[in-house]
Amino acid sequence: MRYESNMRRIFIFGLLTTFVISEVHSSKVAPLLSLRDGNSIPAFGLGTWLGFSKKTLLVGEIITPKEDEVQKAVEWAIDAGYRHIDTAPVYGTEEQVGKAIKKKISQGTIERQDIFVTTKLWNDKHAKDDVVPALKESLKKLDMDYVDLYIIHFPVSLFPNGSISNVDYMETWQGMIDAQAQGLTKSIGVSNFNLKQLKRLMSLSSTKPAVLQIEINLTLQQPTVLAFCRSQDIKVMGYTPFGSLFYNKAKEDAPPPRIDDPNLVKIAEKYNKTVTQLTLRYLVELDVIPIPKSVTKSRLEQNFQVFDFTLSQQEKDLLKAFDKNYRTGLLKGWEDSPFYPFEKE
Ligand SMILES: NC(=O)c1ccc[n+]([C@@H]2O[C@H](COP(=O)([O-])OP(=O)(O)OC[C@H]3O[C@@H](n4cnc5c(N)ncnc54)[C@H](OP(=O)(O)O)[C@@H]3O)[C@@H](O)[C@H]2O)c1
Ligand SMILES: *[C@@H]1O[C@@H](CO)[C@@H](O)[C@@H](O)[C@H]1NC(C)=O
Ligand SMILES: *[C@@H]1O[C@H](CO)[C@@H](O)[C@H](O)[C@H]1NC(C)=O
Ligand SMILES: *[C@@H]1O[C@H](CO)[C@@H](O)[C@H](O)[C@H]1NC(C)=O
Repeated sequence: MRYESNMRRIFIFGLLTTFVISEVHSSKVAPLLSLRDGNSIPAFGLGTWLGFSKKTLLVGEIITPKEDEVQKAVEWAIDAGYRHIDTAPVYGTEEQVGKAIKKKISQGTIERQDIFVTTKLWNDKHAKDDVVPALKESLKKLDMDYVDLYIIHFPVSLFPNGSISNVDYMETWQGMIDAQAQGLTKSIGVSNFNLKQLKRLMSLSSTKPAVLQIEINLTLQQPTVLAFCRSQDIKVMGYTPFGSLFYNKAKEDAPPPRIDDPNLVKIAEKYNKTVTQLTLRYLVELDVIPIPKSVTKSRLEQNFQVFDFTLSQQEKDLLKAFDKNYRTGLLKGWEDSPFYPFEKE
């Protein structure tokens, strides 16, 4: 009798601790969102692009990691609860992302299926038969059997020497479908497509993109694109989420806000949050998956803490008013492409 009731107590205690532990665990990672292809994607990710070395914004000026800074950042991020990492061959960070994930798997922190890895197809691999080999090259660098999401980095196609080539992204998309069919990626999507290009892709292919990755920040909120994606159940990943928030990053003529904007500071303080957390929370509430980049432990930990508060409609309206459809003049030299996605200057 005594034995039985003790056993019952132990059993109940076991149930409770399991419950408590899983609660703690689930509140520590970001919610999962369903993709239209049946897979799911964590609502928040870590960017791993280190930026340009000069203000020329040329691909040749992309900073590649000197030491293991990206590997360390990804390890810290996984410890902090991140379960979604964004990389690309052109960032030169796939190897370090792969090493960090491998280490965290070997330490028992995560299993492969717990983490969502996105990489991208570069512009000089747009011919249909180049897609699968390009992804295999990325998988080799990542040291993985598959990625969770493979996206066409830009609709613009280039030759390896950087000059414009005219491969239609519809041809590229066929290669993406092949890659998915071969199990090399769970989901496929596109990046930097404008609304017209996205609609063309949707109408010409029976396989729809699961994700669109575009620049989204306070000064470039893209409401029409977001509404279309919502209607089609395409999830939007938002890059450069901080936009022109930091003085050292913003161009002189970039519209507000900056990090010390009094209205933003006031709202952030109300929630005991920083202005950076406020802007990330706003994106989450727009159904955008932010992928802020940081290689600084305290910052990447702070950025992730945006799932424990909710903005009021009035606050969202205030943030919405910063939208100036302002984009950094990326892609210099690509304006002659028939698939150039942005407004020309
Ligand atoms: N598909 C595309 O074409 C495309 C284009 C651009 C970007 N992306 C992806 O999106 C990711 C994010 O975009 P991004 O790198 O352009 O810009 P971002 O994430 O808006 O800004 C990154 C910068 O903000 C700093 N930072 C991060 N958190 C901070 C904080 N809490 N306080 C102060 N400063 C902070 C970082 O510094 P530290 O690192 O020094 O901490 C870094 O200098 C990229 O890494 C990449 O994965 C994709
Ligand atoms: C949003 O992100 C970029 C534009 O802010 C940043 O450079 C920043 O300028 C903001 N708008 C644009 C360009 O990106
Ligand atoms: C770049 O490569 C393409 C294809 O091989 C070629 O037609 C073009 O002339 C090259 N451009 C330059 C500037 O070298
Ligand atoms: C405010 O946030 C900081 C940093 O997350 C935390 O240490 C502190 O306890 C919070 N204060 C309150 C009153 O919640």
